[in-house]
Amino acid sequence: MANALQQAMDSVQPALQSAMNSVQPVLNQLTGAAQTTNTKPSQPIKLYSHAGGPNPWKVAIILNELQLPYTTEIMDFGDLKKEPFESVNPNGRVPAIEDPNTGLTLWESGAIIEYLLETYDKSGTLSYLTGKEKWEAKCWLHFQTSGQGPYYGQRAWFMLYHPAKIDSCLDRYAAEIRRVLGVINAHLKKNGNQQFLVGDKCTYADLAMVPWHWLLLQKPFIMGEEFGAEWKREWPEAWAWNERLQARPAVVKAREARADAMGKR
Ligand SMILES: N[C@@H](CCC(=O)N[C@@H](CS)C(=O)NCC(=O)O)C(=O)O
Repeated sequence: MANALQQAMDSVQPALQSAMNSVQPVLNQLTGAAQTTNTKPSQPIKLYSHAGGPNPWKVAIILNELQLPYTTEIMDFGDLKKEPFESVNPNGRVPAIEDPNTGLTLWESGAIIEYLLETYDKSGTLSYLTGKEKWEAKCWLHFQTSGQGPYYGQRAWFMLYHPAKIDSCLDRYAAEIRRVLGVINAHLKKNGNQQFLVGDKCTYADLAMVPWHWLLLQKPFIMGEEFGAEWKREWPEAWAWNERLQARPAVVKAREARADAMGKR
């Protein structure tokens, strides 16, 4: 009898949890209560990723940090700009996620990161819930998606894939990479050698920067094999900051998963 009851309880648990997840925010709004405890999704979130492309790994890092259940589908670039994937992301790029707990399908790494935090990090493990830091973190996330990723990405394109070596293009994007590292370095230094970009803790804004920096320090090197020495010498605060981030277990896990996906471990 007790066993049957337990089995019945176990079978309705996922549905109950899912219902609670959707009802709780509405209840909070009605009662004016701020929810400050994290809810775990009962069903795994599906992450559409790519072995080498850095952008999906930003999302993997956030999922790892929040210890959310997820599955990964490693896509080939050739399958992105056609159905069925275009129904997931009309822009035909990764990352994208499907969250069966809320029924949402989302794309663009910045939007996905904001969604994961607002939905599953109510206690602000990786973010600030109020105050100026909340908005400063958004500045850095937007800087990452519009000012870091695309410039590093263009350098990668002209360095690794473009059929002709065009020095003016290689130089322009190399200069941007150096400038971005300079911006980060100056910011950390100006704020009394602070450890992270915003406030006094690691946030999603720091973590979103991580995968593109892999491409500066690992094969395929987009700035050449020697660039690590230049980074360490010219932008030491940014170097130390990156080392702090790279040592986090969630980052190590994503880096190893990427190496596995690329067949390099
Ligand atoms: N702004 C997008 C960029 C996504 C992006 O460019 N993803 C690359 C992989 S890192 C991609 O899907 N490339 C395939 C293509 O361009 O066809 C984001 O941040 O999600």
